[in-house]
Order: sequence, then structure tokens, then C-alpha cells
Amino acid sequence: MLTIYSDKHRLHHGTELKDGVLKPCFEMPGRADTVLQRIRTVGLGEVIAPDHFDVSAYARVHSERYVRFLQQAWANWQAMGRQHDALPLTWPVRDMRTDIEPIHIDGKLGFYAMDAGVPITAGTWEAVSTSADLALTGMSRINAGANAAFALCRPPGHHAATEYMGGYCYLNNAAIAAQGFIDRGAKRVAVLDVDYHHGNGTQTIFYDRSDVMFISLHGDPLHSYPYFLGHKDEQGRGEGLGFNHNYPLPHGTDWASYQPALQAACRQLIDYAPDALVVSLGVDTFKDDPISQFRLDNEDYLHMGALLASVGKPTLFVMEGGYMVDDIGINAVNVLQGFEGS
Ligand code: 6XA
Ligand code: ZN
Repeated sequence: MLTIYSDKHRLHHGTELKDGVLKPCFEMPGRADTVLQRIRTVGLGEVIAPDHFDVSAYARVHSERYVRFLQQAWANWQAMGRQHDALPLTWPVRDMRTDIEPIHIDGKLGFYAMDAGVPITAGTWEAVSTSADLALTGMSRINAGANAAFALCRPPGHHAATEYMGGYCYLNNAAIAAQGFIDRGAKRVAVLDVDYHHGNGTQTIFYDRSDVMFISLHGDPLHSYPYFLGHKDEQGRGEGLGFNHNYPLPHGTDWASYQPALQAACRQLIDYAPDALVVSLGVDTFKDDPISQFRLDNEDYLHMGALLASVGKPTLFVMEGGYMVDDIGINAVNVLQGFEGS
């Protein structure tokens, strides 16, 4: 399988507020390096650099002012004489105004963020825009006839919505790619999110639409991040009603209980008959993941790949979460090999 990769992900490496302490993000450069190394070890296929896309491709799913904010945030932060990573501290919660964008950078950061897990550093924009370009390049290869491709995106994207970042995500790579398929003539596209965390950003972006179906299997938001979205009764709205499907699953979910949910999701995908499938591929469902609570094991990811192949559609895999244990390389590549081998 073709992989799209760039070293530019290394330009983004920041700190997050976790357990009340400012720490290096779990979302770190070594993740992509480990996955790439595994791709080379098993000889998965060609690894290519991304094409360059205009920011207007990102603004198909994000607002223009949000994209501009991401581009300018580090400069605005530095202009205040600050050296450390930019992080939000104040948010517009219930009953506060969201119709007026603040001018102060601290106001802007809160306005455009859902949490304090999205540091902005000197290299963040270059890394996140390149990450989106990886997904767009994979989309464009599939559009030109490839059956599958893997965009080794870092930073990830599925928590980022039209106008906010969160959970290590800035631009929603999977959503940008899904929209790219539509913009090139696809009638229907599906996004299946198998990351441990609900893809709140992707869900929100497509919630009112029937041309992009969103399905997510994830830790129940009653107990797991992002907490405020991802319940079963979220089924879409207006035109989009019936085109959003959530499978919240309990702590400790292993393959025996994960597999039936994935099978049901695959049946929904087959019924929908999309022109292309985008898989938000997080492997933080692994039993030893440091921040998640499922119990999938190495070989389960091979079965996952085979099940995804049974949908029978051109498939773009987009890397999401999965944290720093050596197995993230094995697990991500097992999905891709399982997909190809079936
Ligand atoms: C809170 C946890 C962020 C989860 C990120 C993730 N800082 N999303 O893996 O898929
Ligand atoms: Zn995750």
C-alpha cells in the first residue's frame, strides 16, 4: 500500500495540561517515526512525499477565520513577548458570547479551542498544514485510481471541527480529505473512525449532511474524552438525519465485544455504498495504550483490516491517535496488511 509521509511533523512538539501538570504531549514525533519504521520493516510499499495544496482546500470544512487564526497564532503569541507554547486558558462556555471574535491572543486561543491539549509552537502551522496535505494527497491518488492509501498524518485531526481545535488536533485531515472526494465528483463518502476517542470534530462538520456518513466506535463519553459528544442518540440533523452513527463502548472492551460493533458499522457502510471510504485510524484502542481503556491486541488489528476490506470500497487510511509504545507501529501496519491480505 502507498504511504504518504513528511518529516515536517517533527516541527510540532509541544506541552499539554494533563493531570493538573504541564507535560510533554503524549502526541509526540516518535509516534510517526515508529509507524514509518514498521512500514519499512515489513516492506508495506512505496513511501511518497505530499503534494502541496492551497489553504482553500482546508477552508472547505473549516472557517476561513479559523484557518487564519492557526496561521497567525504563534506570531501573535510571540508579539506578547512569550516564549513557551501557546495554550488556551479561558473558554466561552454556556451563556457566554461566541458571535464576537476577541482581539487579544488569549481570547482567540480560548475562542478557537475546546481544551488545553493543543499547544501552538513555532512549527505548528507548517506541521498541521503538511499533515492535511498528506491526507489530500492520499485522496488525490485514490481519486486517480488507487484502491487504498495510508496518510501518516501527524498531528492528528478528528477532534478539530469547523472552528475549533482540541485533543492534539488542529486541522481535520480526514474531513478535509472526505470533502476533497466530494469536490472531485464523489456522490457519497463515508468516514469510519476507529480511534479510541470519539471523532467529535468530524461528526460536527458533517452532522447536517447526507453526502458524508460518519460512523465512530469509541470509549463511552460518560467516562472518556471528549466527554461532551459521541452518544448513541446523536444520529444527524435535518438532511443529515440517519447519516451519523455512534457506537460508544465500555472500558475494558476487547476484540470479542469490539468485533460485533465493527461488523455492524461495516454493514451500514455497505448499505450506504459510498464512492470512497476514509478511515480515521487511531490505534489507541490497544491494551497497553497509556491514555485509553480498551483491550485490543496486536493480531486484532489484522482482523480489523480484513473487516474494513470487506466493505469493498477505495479506502484512505488517515492516522489519528495511538500513543508511545512500540506496538503502535505494529498495530497501525497490521490494519493495513489485514486490509491488503484479505
Ligand atoms: C486529552 C486526551 C486527548 C485524546 C487525544 C486522542 N488531552 N484523540 O487520542 O483521538
Ligand atoms: Zn484517540
